Amino acid sequence: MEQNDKLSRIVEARMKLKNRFGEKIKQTPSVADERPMGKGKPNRHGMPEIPVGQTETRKWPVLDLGIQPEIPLAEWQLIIDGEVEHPVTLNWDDFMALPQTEDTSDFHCVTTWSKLNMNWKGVRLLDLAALVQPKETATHILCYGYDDYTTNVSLEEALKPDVLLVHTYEGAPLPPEHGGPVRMITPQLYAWKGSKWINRIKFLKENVLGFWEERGYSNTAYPWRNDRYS
Ligand SMILES: Nc1nc2c(c(=O)[nH]1)N[C@H]1C(S)=C(S)[C@@H](COP(=O)(O)O)O[C@H]1N2
Ligand SMILES: [Mo]
Repeated sequence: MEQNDKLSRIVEARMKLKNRFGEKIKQTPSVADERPMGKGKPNRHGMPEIPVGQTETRKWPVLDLGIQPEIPLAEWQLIIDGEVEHPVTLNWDDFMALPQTEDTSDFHCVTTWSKLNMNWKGVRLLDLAALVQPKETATHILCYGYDDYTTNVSLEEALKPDVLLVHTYEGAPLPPEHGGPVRMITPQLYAWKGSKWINRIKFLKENVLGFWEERGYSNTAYPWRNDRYS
């Protein structure tokens, strides 16, 4: 396909998704809550900078399941399948040819640390969804890491503009211990919703719990409601 055709297909599909999920997104807590719990000046979403129960850290702790997979770029792939019209398997060049987004956002770990103003570059989940076109029946995604980690996210959260699959942090390749070559970030949800070493995004027609969600972590994981455990 010509680059221009590709782009117009993505734009058109994005508009469709916006129409379909716009109302639902407005009802999610990070948009709808009148009194989000936390302290500090408002962040760019109007939420207090530090969510309730969190403390700012300057360091960037590493959390994993005891495995840090090493994936050479030549072997890296991202499978996007499930309830979609056009399942794809992207290699590194395919991924880097998609529209790239740079953004600065905050990172809130359920273990109570928050790291602010992290600069990222990557591809919006929204743009990946536009590429594969979720079926009308799709409601959630389940993300898989190369370490066999899984985590589930509803589409009204996953399609928000600052949910990214990032390959660059502060202008340099994402370090492997933080999930490089590519991880997902979910600034409006606790950070466990963003899979490091991401390898597969499966669109689902019903919610399926991921690794931590099965072990009692919250399905919705909303920091400004102290929504840690279910
Ligand atoms: N694949 C994978 N992704 C993961 C995890 C993991 O163990 N494996 N841990 C999660 C948790 S609990 C958090 S807080 C963040 C930690 O990211 P960091 O190690 O870069 O700080 O990644 C999340 N994504
Ligand atoms: Mo975490």
